[in-house]
Amino acid sequence: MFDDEILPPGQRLVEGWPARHYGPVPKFRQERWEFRVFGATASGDKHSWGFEEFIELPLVTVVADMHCVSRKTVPGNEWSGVATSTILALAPPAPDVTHVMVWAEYGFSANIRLHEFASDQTLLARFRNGEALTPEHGFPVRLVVPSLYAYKGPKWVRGIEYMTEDRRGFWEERGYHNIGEVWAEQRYSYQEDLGEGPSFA
Ligand SMILES: Nc1nc2c(c(=O)[nH]1)N[C@H]1C(S)=C(S)[C@@H](COP(=O)(O)O)O[C@H]1N2
Ligand SMILES: [Mo]
Repeated sequence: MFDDEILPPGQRLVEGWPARHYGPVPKFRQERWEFRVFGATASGDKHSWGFEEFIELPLVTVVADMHCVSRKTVPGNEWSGVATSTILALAPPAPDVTHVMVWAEYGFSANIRLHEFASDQTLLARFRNGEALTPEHGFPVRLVVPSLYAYKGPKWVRGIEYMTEDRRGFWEERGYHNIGEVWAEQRYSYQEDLGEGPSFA
């Protein structure tokens, strides 16, 4: 069905939907779960949504391929979830925010430029192809940024930190490209040009 699809450079199609992540699958505990927005918010206040509140937020749908930096592509995913523009409207960033850190369970993180986070293709996905995410695929919510390699899309997201300067996330500290654009094939940090990432601490 997707055989005639043009894939980004260096990618190949994978069948099915293998799970891929570092560490164990976190246990979901509804009463302890909250989605937080913190860091440089416009008001200076933190925002948080409990699970019941979060699932009341309106849904959007985006169809996108998912590209793992290890070259496997899962094509044609229909993601539904909360538009990041909804979060940005309800919990606006301060004017000098340039990047966000997306935080997940167990301290996993990914840094993303604000304009990519704010894209109308970016969402906090709760469903794939009409079904709720399974635990190993990120239940209850994962970030999807179609233009970036999937390490920029944390599963089990718990919060967004607004940042006024760039900082590397989990995989970005471990040799993966700070920006990670799929069509530019920005896989590894050694490919970074000056200005594409903060220096390593
Ligand atoms: N929390 C967390 N999210 C993560 C990862 C991870 O290690 N931890 N790995 C990323 C990578 S590298 C990929 S390719 C995708 C895989 O998503 P999947 O398991 O649903 O196929 O999850 C991304 N999100
Ligand atoms: Mo990946």
